[in-house]
Amino acid sequence: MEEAIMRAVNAFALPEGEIRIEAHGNGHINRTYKVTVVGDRQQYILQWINQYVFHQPIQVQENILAVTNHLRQKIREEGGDPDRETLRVILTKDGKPCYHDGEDNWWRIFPFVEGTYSRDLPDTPALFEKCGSAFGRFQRRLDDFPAESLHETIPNFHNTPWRVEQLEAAARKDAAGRLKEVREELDFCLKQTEWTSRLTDGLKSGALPLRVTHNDTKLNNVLLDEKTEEAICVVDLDTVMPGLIAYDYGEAIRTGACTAPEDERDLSRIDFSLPLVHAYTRGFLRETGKHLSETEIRSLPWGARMMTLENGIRFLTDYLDGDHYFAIHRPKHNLERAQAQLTLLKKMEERWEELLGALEA
Ligand code: ADP
Ligand code: GN1
Ligand code: MG
Repeated sequence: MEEAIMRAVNAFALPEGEIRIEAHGNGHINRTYKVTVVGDRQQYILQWINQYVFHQPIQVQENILAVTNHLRQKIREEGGDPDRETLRVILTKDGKPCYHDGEDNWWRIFPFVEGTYSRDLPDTPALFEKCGSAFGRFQRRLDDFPAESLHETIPNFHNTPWRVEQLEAAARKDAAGRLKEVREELDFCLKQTEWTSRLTDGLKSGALPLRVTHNDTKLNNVLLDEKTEEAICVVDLDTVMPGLIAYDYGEAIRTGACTAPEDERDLSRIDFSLPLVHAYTRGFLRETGKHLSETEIRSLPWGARMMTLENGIRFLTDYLDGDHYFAIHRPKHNLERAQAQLTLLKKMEERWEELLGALEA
């Protein structure tokens, strides 16, 4: 792998010099490295694009280029610094947005946004509110971007009814012989069907408009200033696609407002924190509120429920399939993740009025 990494770095138009590479971040999909060129102050983020997940890496990069060009323009108009507030795609020596090596690996490079870091969980509502503002600004700046011009790089990404069908298919196939272990979780997921098409139905009827959405709005996809803790830049733009605003709000609540990690094994520790929900909602609506219809605003809490169920379904499907999609760190990791998500969903259902109330707070 070392050799492949060096070959990839050399394919890009970086300054000359001795290269140092270290692993960076902890996502489940791509592999991320921090690249230092000795003698150059600018550092870089090198990423191996997971082709099992992204079948068309060039389309992923085309989406990122289109969206970041639009963002750069908006940031400039607002008097901001485009090199700090959004990503910049570095081209290969032959002018391409990513590098395809002889072993069918795909690679890309961005400048490392200096003086920033990311966190997996918010320590305080104040930080989560900043995160809500950052994703809200991202939305606001892309409000006039033609969403339908983007490639759908992962078809049906947040199509929850389709995710249910995938789960049913995985259960029928039982490829890893694990069906007998997951009966309870499976039954629970399949009982939710009366509301799983709520957002996709809204899209079909025209009640909910298609927008450019980030689709993976975790706190660790926002870079924070090391000194001020201001939320500077939204990263991880792989899944930027046409989508619904409720997906972005919902995924942030699912991941950031939960009282325990996504794979918590002690289910009694799992709930959501209302102060964190309020804080994120405040930050997000401050930036997006004026651009959203009343129907869209009312759809947001449904996004939180939908993303929680959907991730539970996806983890369970991968467990039944034999763990091919999400990187796992222990044998039952995907089942434990699924159980944690379904527990969080139950809490959201029990405390549904409180989630709705966050829109008024
Ligand atoms: P993944 O899809 O695996 O989550 P990300 O694109 O989110 O990959 O990158 C992983 C981590 O690397 C992020 O959480 C962030 O901390 C850091 N990171 C990514 N891009 C940059 C960048 N351009 N500058 C600084 N840090 C970055
Ligand atoms: C993946 O790469 P990461 O960890 O940010 C996944 C998300 C899931 C998440 C669950 C492209 O995101 O959709 O919600 O894992 N990304 C993709 O932890 O499938
Ligand atoms: Mg990420």
